Amino acid sequence: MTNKGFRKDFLWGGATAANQFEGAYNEDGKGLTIADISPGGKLRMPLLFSGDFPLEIDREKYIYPNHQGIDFYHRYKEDIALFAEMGFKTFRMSISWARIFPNGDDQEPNEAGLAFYDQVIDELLKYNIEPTITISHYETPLHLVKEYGGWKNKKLIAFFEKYARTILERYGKKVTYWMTFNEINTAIMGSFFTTAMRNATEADNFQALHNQFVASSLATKIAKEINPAIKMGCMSIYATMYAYDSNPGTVMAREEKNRLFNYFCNDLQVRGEYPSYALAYFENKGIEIEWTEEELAIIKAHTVDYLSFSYYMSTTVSIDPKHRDKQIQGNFFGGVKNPFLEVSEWGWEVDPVGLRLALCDLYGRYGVPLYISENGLGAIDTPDENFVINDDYRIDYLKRHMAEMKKAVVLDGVDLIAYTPWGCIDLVSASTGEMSKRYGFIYVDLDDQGNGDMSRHKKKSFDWYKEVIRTNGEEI
Ligand code: BGP
Repeated sequence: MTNKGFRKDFLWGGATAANQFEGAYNEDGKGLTIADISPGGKLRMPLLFSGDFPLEIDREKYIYPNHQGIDFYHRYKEDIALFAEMGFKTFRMSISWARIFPNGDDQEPNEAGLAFYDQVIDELLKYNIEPTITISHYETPLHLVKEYGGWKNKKLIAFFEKYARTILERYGKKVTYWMTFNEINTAIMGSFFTTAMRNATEADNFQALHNQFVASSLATKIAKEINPAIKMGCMSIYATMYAYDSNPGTVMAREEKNRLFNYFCNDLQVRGEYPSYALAYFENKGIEIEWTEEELAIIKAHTVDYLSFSYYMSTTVSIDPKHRDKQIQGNFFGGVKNPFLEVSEWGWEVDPVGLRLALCDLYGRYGVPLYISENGLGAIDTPDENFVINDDYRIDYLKRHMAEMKKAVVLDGVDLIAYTPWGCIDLVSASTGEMSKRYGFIYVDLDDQGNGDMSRHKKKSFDWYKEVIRTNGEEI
C-alpha cells in the first residue's frame, strides 16, 4: 500500500488520563475524586459494579495505586521530552476536575491546579505537540457523589459547566482539540467511573447520561464562544459486534445490543437527537427521563465536530444456550468467545480487522472526522537487568491495527484525523488498578506493590513508533 492515505496533518500521538498517571492525589489543593477512593487490584471491577466499597480511603483493606500514579505531576518535563523524541504530533491528556474545583461545587477555582496545567500545556507546545484535552476522564470530584448523589442529579450540569468554562477560558486559545466525557457509553452499564453513582437503576443511568449530554453540549457552546477554531469531540468505546451465527434471532439480538452500546451516545452527541429506537426502548422499559425542551434544544444546537472512540477488541453475540459457559470478558463488556480470535493476557480479544469495520461503520453512519483516541495491548513486560524490553508483541498488535486503519483510509475513504495509542507511557490500569498491565512505549520502573524508582526506559516499540510517525505511517 502507498502512503497516500494518512493526511499530512495526521495527529500521531499517545493517550493518558490524569487519575491514572499524575499521582500527587492530594497535592496543591486537589480534592478527592471517585478515582481516589476506587480500590486497586483485580477485584476492582467487581467491587465497583457491586457498589460494595466505601466512599473514603480505607488503607487497611485496600490499595490505591492511582494515588502515586507514575508521578507525571513532578516528572512531566522528562516525559514530554520523551514524547517529543518519538515525534508526537498530539498528546491526549485529561484535566483533573478536582485540581481545579476541589469539591466540584466551589465558588472559586484553585489557582495552583490551573497553573499546573498551564505548565504542562506550555511544555507540550514548546515541542509543537498539540494537546488533546479530555475534560472528564473517570474522575468526578468525590464531594459531588456524597453531597449530590452523582450524575443523576441535574445540579452537576451547572458544576460541570462552570468547570468547563474555567478551563476553556484559561487554555482555549492555545488548545484546539477537546473531548467532553471519556467513554461516555459505559454509563449504560452503570460504570461508577462514568456516572459517579453506586447501586443505580437503569433509569438512573440514562438520567445521568442525559445530564452529561446537556453538560457536553454546554461545553461545546462555551468552547465556540471562546475560540471558534476549537474542535470539540465526543468519546465512546466502540466494540465491533458480530452475530455468532446467521440465526435471524441472533442477528436481532446483536442489533439491539449494538445500537444501544455503539450508537446511542454518538447519536446524541453527533446528531443531537434521541433516536427513535431509544425512545421506544424507554417506553417499553418504563424509563422516564426528566428532560426539558430547553435541554433538548441545547443538545440539538451544540453537537460535536468530530467523533473519537477507543477500540481494544470486538465482541460476539449469541442466543444459543450452549454458549452460556463460553463467555469472555473485556473492556467493560463481555460476549461469547469468538473462535477466530486470540486473546491478550487479560483475556481481551485481539481483532485488527474489527478496527477497520469500526471506522467504516462510524464514518458511514456519521460522516464526521474520526479520531482513534485509544487502542493498544495491555501486556506484561519483563525487562532485563539493563531495562532492555523487547516488546515485539506490542509492536505486532499496533502494526496490525495500523495496517487496518490505513486500509480504512485508502480503500474505504474514511476521514481519520488522529491515532493516540493508550498509555503511551506505562500507567495504572483503569479496570484493575495494576501497574503490571502495561501499554507504553516507555517503561516505568514500578510494580503492583509500589516497588521501583519510577525511572523511565525506552522499550523497543519506542523506536519503532518513532519511525512510524516520521514516515507518516509509510513504515508500519
Ligand atoms: C479505557 C479507559 C482508559 C484505559 C483503557 C485501558 O476503558 O478509557 O482509562 O485505562 O481503557 O484499560 P485498562 O487500563 O483497564 O487496561
